[in-house]
Amino acid sequence: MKVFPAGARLERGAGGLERLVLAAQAGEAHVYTHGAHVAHFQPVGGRPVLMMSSRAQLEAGVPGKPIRGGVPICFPWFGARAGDAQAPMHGVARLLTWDVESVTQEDQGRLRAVFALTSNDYTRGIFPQDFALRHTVTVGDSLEMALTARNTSATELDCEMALHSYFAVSDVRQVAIRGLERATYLDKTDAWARKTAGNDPVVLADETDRVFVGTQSTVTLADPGWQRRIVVGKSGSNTTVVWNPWIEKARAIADLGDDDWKGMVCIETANAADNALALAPGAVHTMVATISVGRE
Ligand code: TA6
Repeated sequence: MKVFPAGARLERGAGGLERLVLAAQAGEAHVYTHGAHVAHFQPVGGRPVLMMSSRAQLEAGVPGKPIRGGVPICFPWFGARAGDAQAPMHGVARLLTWDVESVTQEDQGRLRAVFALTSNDYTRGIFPQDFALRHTVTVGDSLEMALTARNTSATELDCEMALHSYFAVSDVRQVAIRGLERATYLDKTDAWARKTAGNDPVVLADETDRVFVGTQSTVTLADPGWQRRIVVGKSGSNTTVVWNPWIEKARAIADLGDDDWKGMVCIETANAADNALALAPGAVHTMVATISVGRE
């Protein structure tokens, strides 16, 4: 029986899934052990920062179902798997239950939880190489997520990774995304055409699915409707993905409410496409996303 610091507890959340609640001094986060899936982050005195689908499916298993919303972990590939139409979208990490390795109290009353997942018979049936993942979630007035991948196989591990964060917004048609000006992106709504962003912040007026490559920039999501900005800082990541399915696509996504698209935008911290990783045997890569909130 693990002993947790004050403010941390394991409980049965929606769908009966095991959920770790981290109620720190300055903010609260909830993480399902299924997928080590951060489902909630809320600074004290503020609004929830992450959006969860009104139709999210909460079903563990080997594999379970991906949870729509919050921060799905994509590994060892991003999106569809090249050459394997049967493979699950965004890899296997979000489909499996992770172990809670430790929960500790940190400085400034922050709480930190470490989740672990290693390759197994299920993953080897789809992806032959062995790996060990750790996901470290630290909550206070900001949310820090550090995803570490170790290649535990004897050959090079070619992989992609993403923290596919769904942010809650007042109205996606009113927000602006700063920090990606003049960056190169692959436009998935235009057959992956390679384009260059303009000098203005990204605004959304239709289905948007852009994989920005070669960028280490901090991104700011300005939401005037809620007088809030969400700042997405990162390290160990060269890709940022911006996604909103808009009206038609949202209707086609079974576990997304028809109107949920209005209240969400994904800004994903990743290493994908041009920035896929090649880990030598024994090599480790850590990617960190730090989410903080200010006034806009
Ligand atoms: O990150 C954008 C994206 O790759 C979109 O193309 C869309 O597929 C989205 O991820 C959601 O993927 P999911 O498998 O969670 O439905």
